[in-house]
Formats: sequence, structure tokens, C-alpha cells
Amino acid sequence: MLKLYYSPGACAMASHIALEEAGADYETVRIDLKAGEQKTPEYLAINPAGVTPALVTDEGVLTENLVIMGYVAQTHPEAKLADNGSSFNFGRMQSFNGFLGASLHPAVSRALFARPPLEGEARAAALEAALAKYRLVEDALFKGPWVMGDDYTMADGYLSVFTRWGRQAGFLDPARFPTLNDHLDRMQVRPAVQRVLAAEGLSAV
Ligand SMILES: N[C@@H](CCC(=O)N[C@@H](CS)C(=O)NCC(=O)O)C(=O)O
Repeated sequence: MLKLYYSPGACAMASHIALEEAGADYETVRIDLKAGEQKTPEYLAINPAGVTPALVTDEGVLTENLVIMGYVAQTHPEAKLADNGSSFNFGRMQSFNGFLGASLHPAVSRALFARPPLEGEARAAALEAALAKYRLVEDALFKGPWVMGDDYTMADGYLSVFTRWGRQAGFLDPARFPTLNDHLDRMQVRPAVQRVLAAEGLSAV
């Protein structure tokens, strides 16, 4: 059976949502990031990078949300998590997911989770950089009503994690980011997302 190593509310929630949306047969192992469990020898043997998520499969371990979600989508085609009608449209979805993973995620993490926390001008600059990434999604990348257009895909679960962080931090004003806020509201009423929130011990925000 698949085994997802995750940390509540962290980016692994994207993989967790994909597994739940797919109706996959899986179990979870909680990793407490604050307690440093991601750096224990036991966990480093699973993911040497010392971050969550990691997905243990019968064939070995997969890391990186983008990869885990793609694996879940491919192994559960009936869920249509990456069914975008053509190889080119699949590529467009992966362009979006790549932007989240390589650009938006690091920028938002720096603004919110830098240790020690940023202060003064450095903090303001990090916040501005993160908001510029959200702005790109809000104004240009998001097709609507779902990220890639008419159909829900794994990109929706991935985006929702970062919108959740931004809303929790109070920097996604609904008047300035109506699309992102509306999307998160619609994500949070999806049964699969509600099951993930409950499993991670979280509430909608
Ligand atoms: N690009 C990776 C990022 C993974 C990542 O940075 N995970 C964070 C939580 S959102 C983590 O485990 N951080 C723990 C640490 O850096 O010690 C992915 O998408 O899987």
C-alpha cells in the first residue's frame, strides 16, 4: 500500500489531496517539522533531502509534490487528475505546477517561514516578491473556473495549499485577489479536501 509522509498544513497537503481525490488506497505517517523529525536518520533514509512529502510505493520512494501528484494521476486515470485532453495541455498544466514548485513556493516560504524570521526591509522585500507570484497566478495563469479551465486537475489541489498559507498570513486581500480567494473557498468544500483537513487535524481557513 502507498504510504505518504506528510506534515500537517505543509506543502505535502497537495500530494495528500491528490491521493484523496484519486480514491487511492494509502496510509499516512505524520512528520513533525517543528520537532525536527524530517532530519532523523530514519526519515533521511526515506528522503535524504529531509523534507516532506515522500511517497513510499511498492517500487520505491517518490519525492517532490509535482512528481507524487503526477504518479497518483497516472496510476489512477479514472480520477482524471491530469486528463487535459492532449499532451500539450498536459504540458501546460505541468508548466503551472512547475511555476508553483520552483517559483511561488520558495518565494512564499521565504516571506513566511524564514528562520530566523526576516525583519524590516528584508521582510518587506520578501513579501513583495511573494505577492508578485500570487499576482501572476491571479491575473495571468489561472484559467477558471479551475486552474486549467473547465476541469479540476491536480494543479487545483497544489495551488490551494499556497492560497491557504497566504490567507492564513493575512496577505491575500479578497478585494485584490478575488480569483485565488474564490478558488480556495470552492476547494475547501470539496469532500476530498475536507477529508484531508480532518485527517491532518486542520480546519478550513
Ligand atoms: N519542492 C519540494 C519542497 C518540499 C519542502 O520544502 N517541504 C517543506 C514543508 S512545505 C519541509 O518539509 N521543510 C522542512 C525543512 O526544510 O526542514 C516539494 O514540493 O515536495
